[in-house]
Amino acid sequence: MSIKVTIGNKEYFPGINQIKYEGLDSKNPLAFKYYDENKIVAGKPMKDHFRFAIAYWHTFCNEGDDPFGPGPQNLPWLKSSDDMQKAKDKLDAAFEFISKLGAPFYCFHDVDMAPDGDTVKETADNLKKLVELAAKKQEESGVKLLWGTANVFSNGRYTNGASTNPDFHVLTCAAHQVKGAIEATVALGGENYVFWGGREGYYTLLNTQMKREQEHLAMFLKQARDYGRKIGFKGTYLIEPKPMEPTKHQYDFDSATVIGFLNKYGLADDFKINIENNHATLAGHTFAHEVQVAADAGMLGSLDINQGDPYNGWDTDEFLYNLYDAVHLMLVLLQEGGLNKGGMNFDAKVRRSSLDLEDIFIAHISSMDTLARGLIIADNILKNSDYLKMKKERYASYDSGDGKKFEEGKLKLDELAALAEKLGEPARRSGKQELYESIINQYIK
Ligand code: XLS
Ligand code: NI
Ligand code: NI
Repeated sequence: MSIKVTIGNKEYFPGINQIKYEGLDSKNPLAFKYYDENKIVAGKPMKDHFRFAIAYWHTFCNEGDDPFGPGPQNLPWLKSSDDMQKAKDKLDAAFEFISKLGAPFYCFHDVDMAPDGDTVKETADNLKKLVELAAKKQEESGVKLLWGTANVFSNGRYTNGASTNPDFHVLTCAAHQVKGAIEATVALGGENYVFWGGREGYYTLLNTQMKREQEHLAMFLKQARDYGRKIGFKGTYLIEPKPMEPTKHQYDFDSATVIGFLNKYGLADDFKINIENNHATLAGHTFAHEVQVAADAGMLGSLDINQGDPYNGWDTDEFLYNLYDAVHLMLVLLQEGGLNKGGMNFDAKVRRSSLDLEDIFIAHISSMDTLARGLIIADNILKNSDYLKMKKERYASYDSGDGKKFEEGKLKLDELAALAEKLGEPARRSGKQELYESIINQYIK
């Protein structure tokens, strides 16, 4: 393991040591059955396909609260009545968990790591203190920062948006937070910086100048980009699309919408997309679709790994255990050359009734195994089945002759029309969807 177990003043997960790969015959819930980090699959170690990251907010800040009551999970690192001490205990617990799991990365919002002060300045100073401590933890454990971000959606001041707020004063507060979070990301060597437009959208057009709000969003992103570059941030900026939650009309609806926005406002060189499975399904898309759209635009940045509940319409952020989703995702990733500097961040929470501390380990292990299994299956499909050949042959009429000329722009519309007369009625060709589906199932074993 390249990650070293790091325990703070108190051990929060006693009895759990570093999680090991034990293979398929193991019945140990605290062991990997498929994720064997150094095993070479499709030309590189498994861990490099995934670059797994732990989400600070769900795993260390959230005790399972829902609209009907406070969280019952009783996390032992959230006990201190002193906010700064609580943040330090949380940091200890976070690095103990991440290093015992052997995950190479983590992700955080400013407010996950440090408590609010009485003023924006005090809040920023709190974050600076915690970032110094986090830097030491990173060094001790070898765990790195996949991305940092600012939470400019929870505080009540952002009710009508952050950078799209109709009140300029609110926008300046968002700027203060984003500046601090970019500085923190740079100080911690973060490889990416994320913008999820939590409340960037609107509820009713009756009170909204939509064009103006979107121009403000673009201008804000430009200023954030330039500030980051000025202070030495060399990584990728990521926009995370999500439709219809929390606002009725979210501006960053899905990958295609974000790509259009980035191109329109000249941000395409610095920004890519962070795609989350549950956000894709809320937008009426599959995860694989969203990833393919981003990859086709050269804007595949990173992934938030989770899954939704197929029977309701909000963001349940469950741990991904759906093997189909994993296989379909890995098929796209393998064909598109992988995630590069992105990774797979577990933006997921255990269910409210999962009350044992070991459940957090089990949840992550289960998802890591699901994805590892998806990788092995997808690699097998691509190497050994007729899948790729079938897909290629479907488009073979464009590989040579007039089809190729068309692709090269060498046939005008009237020339194409003349060909129709010459060639006559085309033969009907089956899309073979059921055959494709049965091949995928045949290899899921
Ligand atoms: C919420 C988002 C959020 C982002 C980071 O739905 O997924 O957690 O990933 O702000
Ligand atoms: Ni997310
Ligand atoms: Ni989500």
